[in-house]
Amino acid sequence: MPVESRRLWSRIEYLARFGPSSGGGITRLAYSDEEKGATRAVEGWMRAAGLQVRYDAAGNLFGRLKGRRSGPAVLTGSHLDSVPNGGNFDGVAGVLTALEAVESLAEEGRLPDSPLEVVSFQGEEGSRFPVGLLGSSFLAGTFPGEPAALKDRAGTTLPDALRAYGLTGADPRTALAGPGEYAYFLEVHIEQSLLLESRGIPCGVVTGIAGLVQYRAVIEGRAEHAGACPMDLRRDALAGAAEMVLAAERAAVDSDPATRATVGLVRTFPGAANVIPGRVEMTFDIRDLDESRRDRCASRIREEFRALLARRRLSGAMEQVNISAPTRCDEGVMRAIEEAAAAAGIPTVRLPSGAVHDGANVARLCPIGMIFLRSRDGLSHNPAEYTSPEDLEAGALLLRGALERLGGLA
Ligand code: HGY
Ligand code: MN
Ligand code: MN
Repeated sequence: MPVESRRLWSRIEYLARFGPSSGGGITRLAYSDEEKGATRAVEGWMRAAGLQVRYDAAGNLFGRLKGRRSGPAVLTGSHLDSVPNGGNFDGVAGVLTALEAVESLAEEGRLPDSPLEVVSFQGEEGSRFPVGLLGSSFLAGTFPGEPAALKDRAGTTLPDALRAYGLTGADPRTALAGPGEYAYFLEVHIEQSLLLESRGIPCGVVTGIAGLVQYRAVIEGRAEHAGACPMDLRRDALAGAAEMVLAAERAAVDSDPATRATVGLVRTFPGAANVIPGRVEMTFDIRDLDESRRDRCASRIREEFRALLARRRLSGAMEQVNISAPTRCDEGVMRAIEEAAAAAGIPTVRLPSGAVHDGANVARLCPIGMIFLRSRDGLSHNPAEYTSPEDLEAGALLLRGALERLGGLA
């Protein structure tokens, strides 16, 4: 077979040992020891495959198969970091199918015209630092603000995390790709939703990636005695936050099926059963494939937040911490994937991505494309996340076929 399905699956299983968490899932945060273990394993497989291996100043790992010509490379890959107690396929499927597709070409001694480069991006999930798509933002030059201003919950700055990871401490913005360094970027990723499974189709050709805007909000009330304080005198920050969770949900439901709004994190202070919460920290994540619809939903939520504070005699603020524009995939790349699918006899369907991906950044450098793999029960960011060995093999085959077409091998 043109790709080694057993090798691919054994590597998926091997990487699961890095970051097993108590909830039965995977916790492999950006620049953590768990993520480093997985990245070092992939580095070893890249070296064994004869690829030229390097890390950039942001900790992104690259493995390059030289082409007959130098010049713009075709980049393919994804990420190895996870959300807390996440699954074992989000990101991992993309890194390992990319390695499998390139390694199988190298084993056949077939040199493409253009170099093919496998990448594992750092910090795709904003689970440790408040900004996601970190590694690809440094490659594409889209990182907002100063790296030293970015801190995780323990107060570790991004530069300190880079040094602890074993990097030289060079400014991660020096990871910026040179002009014309890449011709295309392709990412294989699990669909993380139900469309492919509902159609009985193993692979999807992604048409575009939703844009997101994320806020961190603080609501200040007054901590008081849970028994002594009458209901009409309270300034309960958590009751206010609860109203905002439902207001965000309503704003998205009233907008469009493609509009999504989520409050993923709520922290209450002081967090004792007999104290009325005086302070709440919470996040808002608002997305849509259409930028103006996303922004209309976000402004309605900000409006409801202001009205809520006044209504409940609370104070507070909502700060934007992350934004990415909706991104189109390239028609030529989609066609290359579909030709590869037709040649391999693998059915595909075109579909959008509600999740964001590193391609939203890399699209600043070159045309992008994505291949989705079927997710069982549409689950992701959940320990039960699963994609079958057969679907992973199909994804690696499609990717290999698309790389052959785009890299001048077909
Ligand atoms: O948030 C996302 O869509 C991705 O999982 N980072
Ligand atoms: Mn994810
Ligand atoms: Mn992902």
